Amino acid sequence: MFSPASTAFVVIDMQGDFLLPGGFGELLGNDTTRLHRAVAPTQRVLEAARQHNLLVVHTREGHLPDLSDCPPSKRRRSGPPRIGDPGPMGRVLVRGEPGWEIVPELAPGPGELVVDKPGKGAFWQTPLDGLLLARGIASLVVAGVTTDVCVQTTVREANDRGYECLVLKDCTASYFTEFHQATLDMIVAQGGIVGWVASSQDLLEALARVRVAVA
Ligand code: C5J
Repeated sequence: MFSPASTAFVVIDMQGDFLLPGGFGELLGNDTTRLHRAVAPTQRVLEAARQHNLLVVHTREGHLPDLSDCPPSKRRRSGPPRIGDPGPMGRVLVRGEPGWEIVPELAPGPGELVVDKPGKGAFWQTPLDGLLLARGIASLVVAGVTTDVCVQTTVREANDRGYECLVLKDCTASYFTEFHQATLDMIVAQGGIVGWVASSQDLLEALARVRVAVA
């Protein structure tokens, strides 16, 4: 049971480096249009979350300019180009660079939390768990990219910490269509071993019913 007062909308890594031409994802040979299709539905949910006063959390994957928070193994297996190398959108996955910014359509609003993370999971080496607990959050509605990497890692981390997680299938996306579906299937397998999956439309309708019930 998801109650708006104890639910956060978590938007994972909607950054130029993953979504835009010239970003890290495209430089690695990926088709970024596969990710960009998640932007419009996420925008609609973001608007609804704001209207219903849900806590909104945005995450950004990125590293300090000196790369001291980037394990050598991660950098070694990150390219070419590698994390920290120069690219058309600045240094790849480095905090403060143009490619690291969240895309303008999904820019964080006033009062929304922005969590910077050096890993794939949003709980690793971040204050996220404490921020959620302090606000009485028990459930997460999750959007973002990529489904099979940072979304999946974050949802597994959240599940192990006791959060109920609902992943929005059209607000998440992968460079690999089959990985997107496989990840969603893994999440709901065995009665929801990691969490739940729904469409953004399902969520928007559920939020509209809450408003009717409250009015
Ligand atoms: C990746 C992410 N794919 N945000 N990061 O390296 O999924």
